[in-house]
Amino acid sequence: MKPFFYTHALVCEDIPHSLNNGLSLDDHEPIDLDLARRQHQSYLDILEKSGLKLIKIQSDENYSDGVFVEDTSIALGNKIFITNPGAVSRRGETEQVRVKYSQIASDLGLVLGGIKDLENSFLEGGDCMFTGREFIIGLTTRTNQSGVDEFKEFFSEYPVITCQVTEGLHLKSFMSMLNEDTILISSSKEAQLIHEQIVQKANFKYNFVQVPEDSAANILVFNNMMLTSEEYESVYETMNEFNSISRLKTRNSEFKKIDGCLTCRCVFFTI
Ligand code: CIR
Repeated sequence: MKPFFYTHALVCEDIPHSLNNGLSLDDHEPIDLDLARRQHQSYLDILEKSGLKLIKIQSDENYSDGVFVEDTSIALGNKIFITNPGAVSRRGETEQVRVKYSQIASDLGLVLGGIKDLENSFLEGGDCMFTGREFIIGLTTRTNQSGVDEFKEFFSEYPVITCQVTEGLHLKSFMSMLNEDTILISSSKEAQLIHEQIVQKANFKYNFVQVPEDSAANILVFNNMMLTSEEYESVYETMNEFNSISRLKTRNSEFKKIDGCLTCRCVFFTI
């Protein structure tokens, strides 16, 4: 399996009107819903134009954060793991996602699994980063050790390491994979604490490329493309040296208001 190459992406078709009620770490400016809708459509267009087949779930007014599908399932190849969000208001989101994957599982040959102990095991996809050779999972307010243990059983073919993340939302609020050998990471204090843990615990050696802002370090790499947030011009420039793949920019301002990074609105898988 070639890392970072995919055939399909699970996405939410639209954003709910209730997006403004989404969880957020801090008080935020009101989200401009029209702008958010345009930003999301442009994101979907970029994925689709790259050749990915989009599998779409509907938005649901009861789940203001439902567009952040990354948190409710984790995929690798054709294996899909349905999570159990640590955020109480988000737990019900998994049902629609489970139904959608179940509908297409036999046609596409998907292998489905998920958290079984819904009372005690919590995991959100924003805390889970696949490097191409192992998983790095952040232990946060949304993800606990018991969630990680259930995940490990399902993806037993790869090593899993964990890092404590004591600030911010998710592990990937501070970093993302640039390629199999390279982690793009923020230079903030919290990010550097996580960086040290990765160096100590990882089963493989990685290069680290630093950018100044936490959100700038979350980019989407897929199918020979790299998608960065238009809000962070410096990252786009930094990426200039990784010229073997195409660079694209998209605006993420409205989702960032409620802590949504670039990776969080899709789940890639490969059949
Ligand atoms: C939340 O707090 O759950 C949402 N407002 C944002 C989730 C962002 N998820 C992600 O980046 N994986």
